[in-house]
Amino acid sequence: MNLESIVLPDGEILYDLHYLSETEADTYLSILQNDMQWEQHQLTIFGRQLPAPRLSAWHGDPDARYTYSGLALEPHPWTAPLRQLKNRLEKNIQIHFNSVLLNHYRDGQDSMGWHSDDERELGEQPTIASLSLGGTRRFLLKHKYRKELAPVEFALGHGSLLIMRGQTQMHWQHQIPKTKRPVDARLNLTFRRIVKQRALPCP
Ligand SMILES: O=C(O)CCC(=O)C(=O)O
Ligand SMILES: [Mn+2]
Repeated sequence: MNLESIVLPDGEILYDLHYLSETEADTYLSILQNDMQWEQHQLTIFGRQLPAPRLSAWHGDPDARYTYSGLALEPHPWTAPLRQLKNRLEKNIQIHFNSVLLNHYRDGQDSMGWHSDDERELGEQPTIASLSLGGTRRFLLKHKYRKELAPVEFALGHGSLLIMRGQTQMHWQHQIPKTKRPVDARLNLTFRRIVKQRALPCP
């Protein structure tokens, strides 16, 4: 592992372009693409219900419940390949994770809008480890209120690892924009630690 540290104003990123070898990344990509129960979540955005522009799957310890965009997610259990990746990451970066959100971007029209992973369940300064497989996509970060700061961009390729930590979620938003360029399908796994469980919202 060769983690490069990128210190942002009010945030910190660690990045390894080749965390997994090409062969390992190929294997995980085909296993995960086929084995997960991919769902298209319905998100509540500004009071409107909209299908997420991507497929997702949430896995983790049974008590790692997570709420985002009005959605209460009950985790599916760890599968062997997910647990393998989690154990390897925990050993490498000495952080404990109890859940992982998988996103499947089927083509360039699948995307994720500007957001911070700042839900209360993730605690004050969450460390989020993001592993990418498949087609390379642009990952952009912008500061929430220091408009003079230029956006920061990464090309997240097959087998790359990007870690956001410190105050990054408090002060920065990130996104995966749509692209008209032809791109291969991409999987992204964000390993997280849920520290606080909230009651499920009333219907
Ligand atoms: O697909 C990515 O690289 C980002 C995913 C993400 O930001 C999230 O799951 O919260
Ligand atoms: Mn995110």
